[in-house]
Amino acid sequence: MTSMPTVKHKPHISSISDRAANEAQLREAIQAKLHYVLGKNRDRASHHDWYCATALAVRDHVIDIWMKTDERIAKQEKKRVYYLSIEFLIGRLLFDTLTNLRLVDAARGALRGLGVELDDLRRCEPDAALGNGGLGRLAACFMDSMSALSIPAFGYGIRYENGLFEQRIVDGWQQELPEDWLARGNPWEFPRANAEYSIGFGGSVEYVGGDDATARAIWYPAETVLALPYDTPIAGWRGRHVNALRLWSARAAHPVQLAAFNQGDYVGAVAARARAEAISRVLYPNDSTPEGQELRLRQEYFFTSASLQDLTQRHVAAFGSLETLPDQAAVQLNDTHPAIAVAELMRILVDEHDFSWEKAWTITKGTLNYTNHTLLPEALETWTVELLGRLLPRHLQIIYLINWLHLQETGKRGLTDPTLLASVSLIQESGEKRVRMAHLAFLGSASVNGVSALHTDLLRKTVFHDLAETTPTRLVNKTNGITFRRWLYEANQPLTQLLVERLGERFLDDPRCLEEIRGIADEPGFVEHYRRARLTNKARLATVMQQATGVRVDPHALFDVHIKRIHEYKRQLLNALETIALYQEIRSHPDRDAVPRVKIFAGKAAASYDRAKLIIKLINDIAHVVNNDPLVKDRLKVVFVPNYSASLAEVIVPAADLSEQISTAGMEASGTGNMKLALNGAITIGTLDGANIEISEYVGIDNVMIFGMTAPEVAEKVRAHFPGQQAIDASPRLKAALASLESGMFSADDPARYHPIVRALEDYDRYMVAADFDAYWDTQRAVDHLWQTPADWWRMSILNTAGTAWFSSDRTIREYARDIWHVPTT
Ligand code: B1H
Repeated sequence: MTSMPTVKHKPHISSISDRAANEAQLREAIQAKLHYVLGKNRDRASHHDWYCATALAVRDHVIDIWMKTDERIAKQEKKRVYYLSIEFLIGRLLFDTLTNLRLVDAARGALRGLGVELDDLRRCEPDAALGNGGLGRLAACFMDSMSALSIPAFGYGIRYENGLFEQRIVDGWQQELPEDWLARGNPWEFPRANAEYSIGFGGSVEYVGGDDATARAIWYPAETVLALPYDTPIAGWRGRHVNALRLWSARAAHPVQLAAFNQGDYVGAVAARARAEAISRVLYPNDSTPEGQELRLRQEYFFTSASLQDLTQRHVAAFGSLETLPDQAAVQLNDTHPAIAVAELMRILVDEHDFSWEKAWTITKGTLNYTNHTLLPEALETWTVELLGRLLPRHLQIIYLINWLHLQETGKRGLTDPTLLASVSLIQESGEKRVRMAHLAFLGSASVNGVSALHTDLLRKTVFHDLAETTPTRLVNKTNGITFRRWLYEANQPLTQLLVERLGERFLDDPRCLEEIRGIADEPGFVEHYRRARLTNKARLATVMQQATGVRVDPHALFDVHIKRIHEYKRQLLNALETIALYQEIRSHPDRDAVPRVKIFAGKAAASYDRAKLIIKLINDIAHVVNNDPLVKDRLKVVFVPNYSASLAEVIVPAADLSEQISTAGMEASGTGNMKLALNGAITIGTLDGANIEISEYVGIDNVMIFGMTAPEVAEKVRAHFPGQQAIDASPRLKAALASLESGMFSADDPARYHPIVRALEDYDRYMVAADFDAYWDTQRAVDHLWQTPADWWRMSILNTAGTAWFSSDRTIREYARDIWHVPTT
């Protein structure tokens, strides 16, 4: 465990007069924006107009800081960090920016004077949902923390015109609708016409080096697409520093083929344009599973090439040559989606800047770093040699050469075992030949990291075992974190207010003082306030859920929350089966008291993931039966909240009593929802997986409810092809739950609907749902018991808030800065 470095700066507390001045100034600015920028009359302005005017007024403050930040960095020639990610799940920016600039109260007051409520405007902003789940949200938290710690950084990604699809639930089934966040404009972004780049695809390569395979080559792409940057300023805590998130938009080099147009072929005249612009049209809606489509590879190369061209050009402009790139730039590859960077940077150095291969390799390896986010074999990206060679012929050749030299090097060390060489090769030879992108990223990086202690340990033992032993790349751990600004201060104002009252404003600057509330976890006054803050949040969530689903719930019930992407390894099915068993228990003892529980689910399934979509339908079918059974009353309610998003999470997380983190051990790389929920005081029911392990260490093993098999136990059972039937036979309760599914009790209109789910569990239960069922059930009953002893429950809950300071993404980013990027932080 690493301790958190001390924060050096003094907290600054704005005086009352500052606030009044800010308020008056903001009011005037908002009115001016409404009038002169939006051209709207006050009396006719909609909430959305007011939102835009407010965003523009606040943005002016951000720009002032941005300009100063840029000047400072340029003058001091500071090393920059470049975070390349195909996803940035930013969510809304207005309230976030106001919080970081400490302008929330001033904005609220300014708007009130104009007869407008800030909270109404807050909800007008569409989420920038340019990500699927944890990986994209992590990138967004890192942007916040890099600004907070004054690290000169750029986020580089894709400006998808349509972000993650909107989920509707129709008759219990998920339906996907296109999302349209840019429809009404985006006040936060700045197009930068002066920094566009050409991105090539296909074509041919002229090798000019004769016999020297390492010599420079000339690539003649068959197609070029333009990358246009849009910058979104990300203001750091207390407005000390602003970094840009630079998102690339694809444009055709020629908007229309005039000759075709003039001959009346209107569709053909714009076909090339549509093909080019498709690159930044939509976010692929998969999570923890790669997409093997050609368009996806085009997206990956598109944003990676644009970003590398941009940063190398910036370096050359400032320092004359790329020779010193590693001293001035640290590039972080967020998973393998930008892994083609290894070949692209080599191409830029060798073909365009005339470096020798060896020198180029030293520069590349000194600049790039790679974060792995998954161990699931099916989730590791590979591209067929055929596709890669067709789309990026020069890159394939570079990859082959890297591999050849790498295998030679390995051989020179006396390692000649063919199985070993096959395992460390960049090319997977079994079946159709494929390029292993994780291997490529590993080889081309100075440092590779996993995202939790267990995950990194498993990386060392499995996927990267042989590579780690045979190459000089460092493999280190950097446990994920979350930004407390969004996930506590903004999302949970009642609790934040209580904490500021008790700990002072300093806690906002240094969450480590959260530890101090351990001492008052039993103090009745504090506990009562803490409990009331939760109840306020639960009442708000109850209203949201009723509006969305029509289901009424009692805020005094235990809110049991399972929110994340729907995936078999995350085991929403285990929770659903326990819900059925609980329902059966209530029905067989209708007069017995039970702890009133609301089972809350939310999450999206990849559009092509049929089993995950069937699980959503199952949850809704269970909800339908349970919520309409008069015998059950308030003892159990089941709610599937549609269209999970960052903004919806901001409402659910502070209202959770119980946090479901029940992935099959060894499969969840880290999880970050687990951190958000624990920070807000939800008690974790979870497996020893991902960061759950470190959460139990920091909050104390007595303050979490751990159950189920460990990762080695799962691995052992998987090796033995353990049949689910054996576990089912041993568990009468699970057997009964499955029998009800089999009988069509929850699907009277289609009794066979869930037979495939039952069959899968009986057969080869890869996710150990059956094998972990009894342990899960017993632990849920221990949760019931705990709830009935409020003093213990609330103490434990408070100790969760007290113990999670380490999971601040500021701590994570400090570690990246110190150990990987070698840049200072404040
Ligand atoms: C995570 C992904 C992911 N791991 C492929 N892998 C994707 C893989 O579109 N694709 O092709 C998209 C996403 N996402 C998540 O990363 C892990 O499952 C979480 O455990 C982890 O907390 C998160 C951030 O590290």
